[in-house]
Amino acid sequence: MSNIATRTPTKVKLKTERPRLHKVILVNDDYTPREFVVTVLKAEFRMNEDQAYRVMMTAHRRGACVVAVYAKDVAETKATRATEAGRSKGYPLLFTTEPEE
Ligand code: TYC
Repeated sequence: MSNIATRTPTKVKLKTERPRLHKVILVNDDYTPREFVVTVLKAEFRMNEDQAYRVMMTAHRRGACVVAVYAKDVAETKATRATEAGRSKGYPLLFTTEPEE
């Protein structure tokens, strides 16, 4: 019998990698009122007025802004809830998620 075919693997992966965190990203649009964006950021992401205003203005000027990072399921739930808050008022406000590098 061939030595190669029967030998026991000598290296075993010992460590489990930590699950990647996911970014929640606020996307700019031309229709959602600034103050409403600030209200949603405060309600869903526990920001104060100043933090929420800065994030909103960064998305407004640059097109998008990272709001926060969470475990995948938390990021997706918060992005969905925040997007729904806009939709319930007829606004195209959008929050997306993507994994951190
Ligand atoms: N651009 C919007 C306005 O001028 C405000 C806004 C900012 C909307 C950030 C979405 O992610 C956003 N009314």
